[in-house]
Amino acid sequence: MTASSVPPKVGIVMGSRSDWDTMQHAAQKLEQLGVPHEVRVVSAHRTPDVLFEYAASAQSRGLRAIIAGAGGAAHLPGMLASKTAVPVLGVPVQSKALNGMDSLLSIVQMPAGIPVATFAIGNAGAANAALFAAAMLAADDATVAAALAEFRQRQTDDVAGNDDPRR
Ligand code: RP5
Repeated sequence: MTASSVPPKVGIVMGSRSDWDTMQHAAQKLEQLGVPHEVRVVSAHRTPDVLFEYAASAQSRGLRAIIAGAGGAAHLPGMLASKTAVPVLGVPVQSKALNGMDSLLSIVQMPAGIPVATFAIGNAGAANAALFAAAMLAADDATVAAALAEFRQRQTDDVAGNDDPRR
């Protein structure tokens, strides 16, 4: 069975289709690690009712983590977190006007009581959010744990095997 043909355990959501360039890095990592996931555009500003419905049903649909990427006045991760007990991992998308500083501060500065785990701006944040979600699942999923361990070992081997930058 492929990761995409079983019920999703991780939801990847983003405020706009324009965020996909960034958020595809989360999807690629989950795909590589065999973590079943879904991808949706859900906007805090343009489709607030969809956001509420997505968050309200996330736990009963079996989602164990939601990776939420947004740019600018990035309310999506915080609003999702306010409506679900499923952990929300926020990815600040690099905005054009302020290079993602606006996204980062919007997501990271949650008032005490409703946490959002916030990652780096842009592609690295999207990839790391996926690795973090996989690590959460790995606690009780031996297959994901093995895939994650293999990924990390390959990364270590790649660096160790190419340690002269002139080559
Ligand atoms: C946010 O506004 C989205 O997350 C996106 O990063 C940003 C710009 O959206 P578009 O104008 O490209 O649709 O809601």
